[in-house]
Amino acid sequence: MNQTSSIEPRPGDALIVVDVQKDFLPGGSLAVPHGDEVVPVLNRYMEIFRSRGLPVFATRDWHPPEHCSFTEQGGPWPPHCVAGSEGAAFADGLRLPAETVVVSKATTPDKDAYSGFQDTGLAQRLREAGVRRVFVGGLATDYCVLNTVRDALAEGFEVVLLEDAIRAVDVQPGDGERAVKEMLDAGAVPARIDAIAA
Ligand code: VGL
Ligand code: ZN
Repeated sequence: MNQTSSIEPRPGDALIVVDVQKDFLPGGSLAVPHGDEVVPVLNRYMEIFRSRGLPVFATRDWHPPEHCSFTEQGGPWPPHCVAGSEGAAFADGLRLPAETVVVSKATTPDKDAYSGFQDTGLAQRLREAGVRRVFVGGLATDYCVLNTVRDALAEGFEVVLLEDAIRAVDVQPGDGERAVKEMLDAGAVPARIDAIAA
């Protein structure tokens, strides 16, 4: 079996779209460079999963107004993704299927969470849906994608990393590349749209 057929989405697979929210796109309060470029690619992945009846999960950063990760509270980031705000909304143009399961994370003032698995029950929900392998894309490569992939692997899921549907913050140059290397070294399998939608 060649690699293409082995990564073809099939029953037992789910797509996880990580934090594709307005504040992480150009013009947003914590803009990820070229973050908007993941939107059309993720739309294609979502269409493939939807057309095959496979589940789509969408995580979102969903902070209270005085979240500990914000600079005013001594954290590392400008205020972003305040629950219910315009900036916390999913990106315009992101065509989430109607059945998308939305997973909110980092919702309490005193705790940050970069992983979609942290305090969300996501692993349980995936197992209940019969999922064994997750395809992961979104923002940002070096924070929420990295930590979501780490936890998915730790929870025993196989992971396909959607290399053409991720972008990095790159606080330090190379952070994104190092994150990709870590995810692949940890067992994630890379894929691009051409390999899946032949
Ligand atoms: C994220 C920084 C702060 C992310 C969330 O979604 O990658 N990055 N909060
Ligand atoms: Zn955040």
